[in-house]
Amino acid sequence: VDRQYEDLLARIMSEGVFKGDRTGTGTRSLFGAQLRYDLSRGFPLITTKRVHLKSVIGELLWFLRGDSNVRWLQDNGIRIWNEWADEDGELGPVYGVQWRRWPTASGEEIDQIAKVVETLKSDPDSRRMVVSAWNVGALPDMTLEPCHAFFQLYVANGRLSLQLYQRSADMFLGVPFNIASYSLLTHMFAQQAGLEVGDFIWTGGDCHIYSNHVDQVTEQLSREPYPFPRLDLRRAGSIFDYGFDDVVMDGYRHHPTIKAPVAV
Ligand code: THF
Repeated sequence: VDRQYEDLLARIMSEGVFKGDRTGTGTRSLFGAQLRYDLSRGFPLITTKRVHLKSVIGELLWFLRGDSNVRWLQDNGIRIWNEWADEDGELGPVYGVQWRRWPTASGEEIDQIAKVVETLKSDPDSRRMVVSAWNVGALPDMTLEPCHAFFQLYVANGRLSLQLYQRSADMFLGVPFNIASYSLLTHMFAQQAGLEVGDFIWTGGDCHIYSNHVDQVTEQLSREPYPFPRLDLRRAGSIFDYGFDDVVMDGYRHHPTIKAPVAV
């Protein structure tokens, strides 16, 4: 049974320094941490509380659409981005826009995701398989700057690994989503490129527990993790053609939901 996530929560509770933040909530914070999940051994969907998988899948499909308006999420019953949208539902040029249509100085657009799929097939040893949402010039136009900012893919022995750099990590609410989302994305890339899955490596910058999540984390840490479920990902024609029904999670045994307010 894997308890890396829970161990990191416990470490932040005991070693974290008290730190103010943009939202005015207050946090316990630790700088620099890493989690590594061998995806061939199970899918890292946190079990010490219920993680709402439908929201995770929908958010990822929404990123892959290149979408930046919460309308599509809302149409699918997903509310997790509502707090940051403007009156028109817009978030500005956030993740999906940078992934699929990074604007160049000469007025062209780069599809970083399509490029990575091509490189995985043509030059899997490449050390340049990077996707960045951190477009410095576009940051002022985003309603929220990217938290999971940059990821890199790596192939060895026919296995695809992916490492994410997350500059700011809401350990209780966001990180279980982020781990599941990028693990699912790793499976999609691997399937499209005809590779096996390797490791998903999560690297966190400011790893924090909000002061109004402390009781929830204490409750969560009193629980024993279950073995991870397994993902059965149905094949899609391209990385942009996956749908909700293609993601089948087998054996997700989990403890009950724990509610917490999100810091905006
Ligand atoms: N802002 C903050 N403060 N924390 C974050 O995790 C976060 N994100 C995204 C953008 N800004 C953030 C939004 N992602 C939930 C989950 C992910 C979010 C925002 C909110 C949330 O409330 N989850 C609940 C309910 C889930 C549901 O009903 O679908 C949960 O219990 O998990 C990190 O990328």
